[in-house]
Order: sequence, then structure tokens, then C-alpha cells
Amino acid sequence: MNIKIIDIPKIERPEGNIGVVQKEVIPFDIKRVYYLFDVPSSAKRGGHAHKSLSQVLIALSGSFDVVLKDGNSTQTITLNKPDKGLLIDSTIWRELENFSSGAVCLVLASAIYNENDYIRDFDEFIQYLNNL
Ligand code: T46
Repeated sequence: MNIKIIDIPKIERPEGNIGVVQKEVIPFDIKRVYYLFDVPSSAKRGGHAHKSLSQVLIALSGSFDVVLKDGNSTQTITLNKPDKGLLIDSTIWRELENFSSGAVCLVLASAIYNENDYIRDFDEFIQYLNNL
């Protein structure tokens, strides 16, 4: 599956740490940054794939699970460290769930928001993969 955990360089000090996301750490030019916060623990986010967008998800605070499907296999990754980023390439179905209290999901994206890039129906996603 076209996903990868990226180590975010950190500067550690007794008085606290700094995570530094410089351009060489991310395999695309960052065109948009957004974040999910105040997500109820019962909520599910995502439930879609992107035709061309790549993204890196970082749990800046708290934890949540990312369920990933590429049409052949399913993988669940728990994000709970602010110095780990999950790279999700295009054409991967994602669902985000089990958000802890106070969780913040930072997303670095390779393009500005475009609803036409979304596939929000799973059957349509499988059909899209079969036609690639
Ligand atoms: C993803 C997961 C991790 C915008 O207008 N601009 C934006 O940049 C975004 C991200 C969303 N929106 C609008 C579109 C919808 O009307 O906000 C509404 C909720 O978006 P969505 O249902 O796509 O939100 P999530 O949390 O399910 O998914 C988002 C990203 O869309 C998606 O790419 O991977 O976060």
C-alpha cells in the first residue's frame, strides 16, 4: 500500500520539544495546511479517497486511528506521536476514528481544496481503481 511513516525531526530540550517540518521531509510541495480538532470520540471522519491528492497526517495532540484501503488490503495505523507523519498517497481510501479527547490531526496537503478530486462512494472507488 502506498503509505509511509515519516519521521519528523525534533529538537529535544528538558523544557520541551520542537518538531520541525521542513520541505525536504515532505515528498511534495505543501499547498494547504488544515487541522481537525474538537472531534467527538464517536465521530468518523474521512470515508473517501482522492484521485490525485497526497497528504501527510500528524497527530499533533492525542490519538486517532486511520483505516486505509487500497482495494486489495486494509491497514489500520494509530497516530499518537507529534513527531510521526503518515504519508497517504492518492487513490487510497481512508477513515479516521477513535479520536481521543483533545486530539488534533494536522494535515499537510499537496493541493488546495478541490471537491472534484474526492471519491466519496466506496463502490465508485473500486470502479475507479479498476479503470486505472
Ligand atoms: C482527509 C481527511 C483527513 C473545505 O472547504 N476545505 C478543506 O480544505 C477541507 C479539508 C474541507 N472543506 C469542506 C468540505 C466539506 O464540506 O469541509 C467539509 C468537511 O470536509 P470532509 O467531509 O472532507 O472532512 P473530513 O474530515 O472527512 O476529511 C478531511 C479531508 O477532506 C480529507 O482529504 O483526508 O480530512
